[in-house]
Amino acid sequence: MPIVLYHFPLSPPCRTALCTAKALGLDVTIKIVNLLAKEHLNEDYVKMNPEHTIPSLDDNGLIIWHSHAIATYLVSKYGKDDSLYPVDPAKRVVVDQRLYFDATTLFPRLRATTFPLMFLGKTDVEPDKKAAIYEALGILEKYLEPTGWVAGDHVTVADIACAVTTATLQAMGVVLDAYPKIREWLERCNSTIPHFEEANKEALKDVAELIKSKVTHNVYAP
Ligand SMILES: N[C@@H](CCC(=O)N[C@@H](CS)C(=O)NCC(=O)O)C(=O)O
Repeated sequence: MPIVLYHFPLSPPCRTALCTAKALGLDVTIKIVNLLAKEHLNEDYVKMNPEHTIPSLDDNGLIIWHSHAIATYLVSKYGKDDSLYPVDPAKRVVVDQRLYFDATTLFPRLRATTFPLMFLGKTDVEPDKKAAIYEALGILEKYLEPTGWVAGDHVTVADIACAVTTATLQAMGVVLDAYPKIREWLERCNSTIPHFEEANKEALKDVAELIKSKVTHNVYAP
């Protein structure tokens, strides 16, 4: 049975799961859960994932949610080797730490600004929330300094997760001029992670259009 990904392209965590599957060359069946139509609150979806977040993954009855858990599961189960998620505890813990950075800092700071624009009728971003995004990018810039990758000396799932979120921030209007390492790294992710650019391209355009439709100027400019 094929692996099923419950997906909505606008959602960065969904694209982290999708990009990981694509980087591994996996064939996944996509089932769209339209967040804008609140399909994630449908009874069947909530029965499957009580947190009603997207993405969720169904691997022959094993249901997983939280994109970072999905990404590490896919590499552990289907990776030809462990390079995207190293087995060595000292290397793995750095990847885990940076995945938690995306899960608990970078993505939540993005979401704290998009949710009010998309669902609460807001037309601006509060200065402290915007500052929190730029602060997180400053931390990410530091993570990239030693090797140009987020965790260790080569690409891992931590790069996939952080790059999906960061590319989405850029599409929303966040300006990366002050972060040269981040700009170089995003290009490196696009050129070296299989299918990464293609898996994000349309969605990033849609994100940009959606945000523009809610605001009168670039509310993410520093
Ligand atoms: N930590 C989760 C976050 C997922 C998340 O917050 N997804 C959003 C869409 S981007 C969502 O499902 N929102 C609907 C809800 O929370 O009910 C992950 O990485 O999968």
